[in-house]
Amino acid sequence: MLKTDTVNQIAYTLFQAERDVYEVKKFVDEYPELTVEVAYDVQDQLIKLKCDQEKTVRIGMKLGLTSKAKQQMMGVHEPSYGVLLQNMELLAAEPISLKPLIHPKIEPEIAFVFAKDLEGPVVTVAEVLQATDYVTPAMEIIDSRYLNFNFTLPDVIADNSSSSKYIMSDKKYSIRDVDLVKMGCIFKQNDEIFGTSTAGSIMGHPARAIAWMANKMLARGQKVRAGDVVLSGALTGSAVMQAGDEFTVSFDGMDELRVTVEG
Ligand code: 0L1
Ligand code: MG
Repeated sequence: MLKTDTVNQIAYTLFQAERDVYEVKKFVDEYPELTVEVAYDVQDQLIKLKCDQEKTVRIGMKLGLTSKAKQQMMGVHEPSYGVLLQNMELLAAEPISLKPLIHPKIEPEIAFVFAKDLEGPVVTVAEVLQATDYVTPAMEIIDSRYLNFNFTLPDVIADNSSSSKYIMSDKKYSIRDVDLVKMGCIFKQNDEIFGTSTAGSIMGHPARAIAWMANKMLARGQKVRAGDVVLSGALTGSAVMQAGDEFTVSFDGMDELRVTVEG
């Protein structure tokens, strides 16, 4: 079991790496006791530090590594989750600056916004859907603090699942008006298709990914709350971002979301 001091020290190292924009080596080689459970303790500590130092607040959650393809690519066997903070949100109308980021990538997501808490004791897909206020297109900018995005599952969990920034459409779609399994997604970089997918690529149904996360959170005494934004996981691979790039995501039945990167 890792000592509390070590948990705090790993969290502080990750906090500094993000704040001062540099990469660090993954931790599991030095600390084999960094299990998935302990990694979520590090994440909790990192979020406390960020809220305190950056004067921000929790606004929701994000899932990562939800597709089999991404799990295989990263050599992990289950998804991960992380916390979204208010200062991570960007506006689609404003160009994204790469300055405060280490090696950012961008990916298309479906954002869920909740009208009710997900209480459990066991959260089901039906409960997730029943508690959903609306869904909307989103893009997530991920930015691992690890050298070359090289990490194990506990490392990435400790690093708040590579969270960095996110952008949501201001349109609201009822889950009754979209097919959250068959809905197609086209992700473009500079008007060329980067990847295509369907909503069901997220664990068969994005609500299943959220139910998985809600149950993991309940086991830790935490929950998805009314008002939370939840990014349900990437639908395609993530694209490396360069100055001057433009990215768009289009879902069947939803208006396109477009962002530009500052040149
Ligand atoms: O949101 C994501 O899918 C990212 C989770 C962490 C994995 C990565 O950094 O690619
Ligand atoms: Mg993501």
